[in-house]
Amino acid sequence: MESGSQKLAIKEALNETDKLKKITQISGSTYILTGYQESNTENKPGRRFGGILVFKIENKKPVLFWESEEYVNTGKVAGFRDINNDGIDEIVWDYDLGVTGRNNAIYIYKFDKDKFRLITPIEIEESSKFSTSIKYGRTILSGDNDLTYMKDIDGDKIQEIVVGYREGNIINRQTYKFNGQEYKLWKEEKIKG
Ligand SMILES: [Ca+2]
Ligand SMILES: [Ca+2]
Repeated sequence: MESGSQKLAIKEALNETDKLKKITQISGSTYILTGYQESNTENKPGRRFGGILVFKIENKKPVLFWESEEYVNTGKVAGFRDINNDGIDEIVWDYDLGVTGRNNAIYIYKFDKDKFRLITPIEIEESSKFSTSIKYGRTILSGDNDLTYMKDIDGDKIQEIVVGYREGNIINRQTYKFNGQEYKLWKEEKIKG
């Protein structure tokens, strides 16, 4: 990544030009969220790898604090949001996979002492289309755009995650609930659509 574009991303985050929240305070420290993407057109046309970067302000300067490891791109940009109403923001990454048709996917990361920790379930995928095989984590919280979202369903001020996709005239719907540590499957339904 170019340092120039990184500087620009930090400047944008500080100015809050985006409607997503890009800056937060945790235990008196300031954290700034940005992202990047890398095109890998040589190996796989159109597929992009990217990630989330969090900088911490130390002595008035941004210092790289944490970087995501999962397979994410920048179809949509991550933002800070307090998903469990405890006053500490989580990172919510809600993006558009595009190519698969099941095209909304969600990752959530929770602040954990010296890093952000993934609290939504992933599966490990291996890509053999590269000359050296690459393993990466991909969220299983992926479904049709209009059926996949975050919502507080039971009114306890903690966001549930709904993942839905159509199969013929049936809607498969899974609801995930935060158990204090991570999101786990709570309800699984088949609905005539
Ligand atoms: Ca929180
Ligand atoms: Ca809830």
